[in-house]
Amino acid sequence: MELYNYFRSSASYRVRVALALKGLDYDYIPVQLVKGEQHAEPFASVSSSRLVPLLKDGDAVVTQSLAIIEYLEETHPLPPLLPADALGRARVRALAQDIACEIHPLNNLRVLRYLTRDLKLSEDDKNRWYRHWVESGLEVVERQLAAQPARYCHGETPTLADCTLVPQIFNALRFDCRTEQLPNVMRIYQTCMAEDAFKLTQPASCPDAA
Ligand SMILES: N[C@@H](CCC(=O)N[C@@H](CS)C(=O)NCC(=O)O)C(=O)O
Repeated sequence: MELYNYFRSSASYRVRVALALKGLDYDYIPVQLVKGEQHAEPFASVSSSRLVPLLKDGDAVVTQSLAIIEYLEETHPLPPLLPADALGRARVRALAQDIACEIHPLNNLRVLRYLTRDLKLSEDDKNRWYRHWVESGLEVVERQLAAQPARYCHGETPTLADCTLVPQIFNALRFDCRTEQLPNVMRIYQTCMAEDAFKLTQPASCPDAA
């Protein structure tokens, strides 16, 4: 398998963690987003969205980080990243989507660039935008984790929800977001970061890290 990704991309980091948790080997293909490589060849002809991550498995192309992780889950079921029960699976997917669908799209590189380049917002205003959506979005996650506390987001082993949470915290810390109102989120983040699957795939450990 080949993973087209970028060290600082949190959506890419989700997939790197899932691959590591499942012990799967892959070729790391860097796509330098800040240099615009997502819009150039060879990536442009593989990717219709021009977004990373993108997984190639043989001739097949899989996009969207959560769909990639679900694909890995179905093709390599062990260790499972989704609970055995339907309600548990729904909760884990909802937690992942609270981050991947409600927070991340508002703070993507192209959105932040549109704010500053097209709408002429200042760096300060852009950062306020960023922090607002991350902090309020993570408070939603915190309330859910507080309602059903466990070692990880759901239960005693990492799931799709942890694969999604940890990269978002990396971004939150990078942009100086407030985290003191997130005790369960930060406890789970620390628990995950003590594990190789999260630690060895973090942005600073990637081959393309600046
Ligand atoms: N929903 C997509 C999001 C993908 C995405 O937004 N990727 C970002 C990096 S985290 C990207 O490639 N940005 C390139 C750009 O904004 O030009 C997923 O989960 O895979």
